[in-house]
Order: sequence, then C-alpha cells, then structure tokens
Amino acid sequence: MEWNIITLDEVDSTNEYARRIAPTAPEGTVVVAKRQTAGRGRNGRRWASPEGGLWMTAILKPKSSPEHVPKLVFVGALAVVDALAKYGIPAEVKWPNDVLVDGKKIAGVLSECKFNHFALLGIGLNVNNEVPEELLDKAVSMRELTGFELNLDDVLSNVLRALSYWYSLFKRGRHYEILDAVRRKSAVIGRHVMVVEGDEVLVEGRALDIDDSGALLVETKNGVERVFYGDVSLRVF
Ligand code: BT5
Repeated sequence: MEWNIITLDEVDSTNEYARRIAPTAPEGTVVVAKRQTAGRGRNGRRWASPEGGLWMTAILKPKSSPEHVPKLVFVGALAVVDALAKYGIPAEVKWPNDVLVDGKKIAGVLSECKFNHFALLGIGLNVNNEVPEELLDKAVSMRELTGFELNLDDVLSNVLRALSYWYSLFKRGRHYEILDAVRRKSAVIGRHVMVVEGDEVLVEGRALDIDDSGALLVETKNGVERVFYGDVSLRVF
C-alpha cells in the first residue's frame, strides 16, 4: 500500500482535517499532526494530544460491504500492537478500540465512516509525550516503557507498514484472520467485564469471545449477550 503523508504542525483533529479532504483525497492519504488542539475520542470525549505523540488519520476507501466496516477499528489496533512489538513492547487489544500495555492505555483508535464514500482511521499513540496528570495511573507512553526517546518518523513507518498488512487482509475479505488476531491479542476474553455507556451498565459478566461480526460475547446471568458498542471496564480481583 502506498501512503501519501500530509504533515501538519497543529490541527484541531487529524480526523476532522481528513474528513474535510476525504471526498477528493486518494485512498492512502495519511494526515499526521505534531499536536492537536481538539483531539477526540469516541462519543465526543477528549483525546490529549500534546507534542511528542503520534496523532494520525488514514483515509481509506474500502469497497467491502458495510457490515465489515466496523472491523476496521481492529485493523488500526492490530497495526499498533505490531508496531509496538518492534520495540519489544507487548500490547493487547481491549475491545473495541484501546491498546493496552500492562492494563494501561498506550493508544486509542477512532474509526469513522461515510458509508460508500470513505473511512477515517484515526490512531493516537503515546510515544514521547507526557500523558495528562489525571490519567497517570491509566495511561502510558512508549518513552516511559522503553526509558528512551523514540524517533517519531520510525514509529510512524512501523505503524504504516503494519497497517498495510492488516488493511490488505481486510480488503481481500480475510476478516477471519483479523478477528483471530484480535482474539489472540485480546485483553478482555476470559475476564469479568462491565460494558458501560455513560453511567449506564449495559452488560456485566464474563467475556467469552469476539464473534465474526466483531461483537463481544458476554456470558451474563441471563444468558449470552452480544455487545456491539460501549466501554469495557475490567474488574480487578
Ligand atoms: C479513543 O477514544 O481511545 C480513540 C482515540 C483516538 C485518538 C486519535 S489521535 C488522531 C485522531 N484524531 C483525533 O481527533 N482522534 C484520533 P475513547 O475510547 O473514547 O477513549 C477516550 C478516553 O481515553 C478519554 O476519555 C481519556 O480517559 C483517555 N485518554 C485521553 N487522552 C489519552 C491519551 N493521550 N492516552 C491515553 N488515554 C487517553
């Protein structure tokens, strides 16, 4: 896959910038910014994006049927897991869109799409940046884990190389390989989980598996439930 990289010093959000140019930009355009002033997570949450991190969005134009598009988030998460492995950092995917190292969030993926037009795969990876003080016990950076400053361009290359691999599987319809990898790297399967949305607990029980549609299967008191969205908290015993 050929990537065409646009580098910006500062932007509101690389996903927003990408959305503005996506109608005319070719597939494989990647927007990278040194810092974001309005970096976002899901549901309008904030994403801290100071200088030193990797904040990027890839514009993708897959021709697959809409039911597969939600699995793009796994393509992004697996690319980050593979890139981290190159630095000896073992990471896991917390369904649906977090990448964790020892239970701490090192990266988040924000996948958005305009059906039949384009998909935006946003990746935020803490590299050399400080993580916000209020997240110190929940978030971590590559620098903190390795003990040294990393070359951001090399990290970007590693992420894009891995993204090429996983996205090529996606485009060829080999979704089962993507799902298998997510299951293998999952931080949630076999654990007691609470899936919440805002203040509401949607489902609580043991995470059994991720099914072929990408939904999380949770064994609850009332039987097995399929969960399509939400935030997972892992219970610590
Ligand atoms: C995500 O949302 O994890 C998706 C984050 C995607 C960020 C990238 S950066 C490039 C692109 N452009 C954007 O504007 N966004 C994408 P969510 O699952 O909703 O998690 C958000 C939560 O993560 C926040 O409420 C915080 O608790 C936590 N958080 C915020 N900043 C963080 C950081 N730098 N590192 C770790 N955790 C963070």
